[in-house]
Amino acid sequence: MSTEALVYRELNLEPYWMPFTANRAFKKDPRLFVSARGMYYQTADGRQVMDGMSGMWCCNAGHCHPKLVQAVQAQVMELDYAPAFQMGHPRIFELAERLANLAPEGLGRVFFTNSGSESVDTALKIALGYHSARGEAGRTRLVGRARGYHGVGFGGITVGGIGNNRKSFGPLLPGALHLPHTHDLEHNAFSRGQPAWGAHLADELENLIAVNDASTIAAVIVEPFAGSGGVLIPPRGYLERLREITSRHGILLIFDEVITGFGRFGASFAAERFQVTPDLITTAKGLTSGMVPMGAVLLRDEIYDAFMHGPQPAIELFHGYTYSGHPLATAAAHAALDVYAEEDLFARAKSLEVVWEEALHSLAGKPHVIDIRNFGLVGAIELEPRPDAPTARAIDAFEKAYLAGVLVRTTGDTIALAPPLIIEEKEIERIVATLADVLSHLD
Ligand code: PXG
Repeated sequence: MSTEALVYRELNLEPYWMPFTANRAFKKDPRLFVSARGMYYQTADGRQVMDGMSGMWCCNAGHCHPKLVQAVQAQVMELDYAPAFQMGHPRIFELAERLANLAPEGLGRVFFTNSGSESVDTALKIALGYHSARGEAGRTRLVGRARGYHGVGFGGITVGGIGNNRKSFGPLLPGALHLPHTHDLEHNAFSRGQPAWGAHLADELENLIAVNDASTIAAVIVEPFAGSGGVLIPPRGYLERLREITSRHGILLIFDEVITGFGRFGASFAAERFQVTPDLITTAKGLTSGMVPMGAVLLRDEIYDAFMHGPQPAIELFHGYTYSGHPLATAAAHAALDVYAEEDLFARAKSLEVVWEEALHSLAGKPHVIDIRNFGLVGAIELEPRPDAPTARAIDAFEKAYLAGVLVRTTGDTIALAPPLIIEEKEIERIVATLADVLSHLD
């Protein structure tokens, strides 16, 4: 039993069914955080762990930033909750305007949710409703991608492409199609930034259209880079080609920017970094720097306009959440956007990118390493799986890194990294030195 398990031996771990967790293994040897500041978590047994993952890809401004803390504290004393339907509060309108100003040109409307999963299901419903409102109700198919992750709602797992997330949950939404993923170690291993090979994989969309006809397809949704599916960076020209094909066929293009929004790629959105403008963008996570749950869908004005018909007293979109635009989340989001601007964190992420890339690629040649990938402040180290025990080696690396004081994540046999954008160069060195040591001691 670890010290942490001993410290918390009085804690009843059983009633809580933990999400996406090996519950039985965890409860035998728990890992518990009790506080956090800046780049560091404090564990239940008093150790410091450097956050190499921005929590779970969300705490872009670091932890417990005083400006965010104060903003939420002030808000909770002022207005705790305002009904979201047929009512509003001023700060949420201001937030929508700020997001529209950050978004690529033309995406001037914002729908609020509470998570990435809700943002995805909202975007898919808006896409279907848009075509229906324009008299193209036959456009019902949704196109995702193998290894894609779009949260856990039924819409999200339908377009998602990770087998384990789908296989036990029935037939899902009808008619969905999937593009191939872009991961190919034969061509792309140890690419720095965007791989040179693979743009042609977007052409598979033409094949799906040829077989199913564009008049049946509502939208294509992709993450600018596949996060949970293995940290797969888009090949050069790939997103551009998806944009060109979808535009030509009247199909909406949705970028799921739940991870890539708010500085992760050194810009407000990956759309800006790649200079490819989708029709809708889904966000969450970094929107509030992870402090209060909030998500949002940004969309083209024409999509909103297509719904604004019929008698004025009629509701135009039969969709929304009790907590859409919650005042505490709104306050956290305003404060996060202030901090991102005041500390110039998106530009900071961009300027650290080359240091980050160099540091990560110095791990090439370490035992078991079969690929290293990076873009923005995202990194991945793919390990050769143990024979007959896929994922075990990466999980072992995760546990060893945690004990050595660095928090990473794993997906399959890939170690994922996405530190807060406030990270210092010496902290990058420490992450890499820790991983070098962990890899050298891995079976
Ligand atoms: N879309 C994308 C692209 C995501 O990455 C979601 C939707 C769902 O967001 P919510 O807020 O409903 O969880 C996500 C979430 C990981 C990891 O380490 C990734 C996510 C969440 C937790 C862990 O791979 N992505």
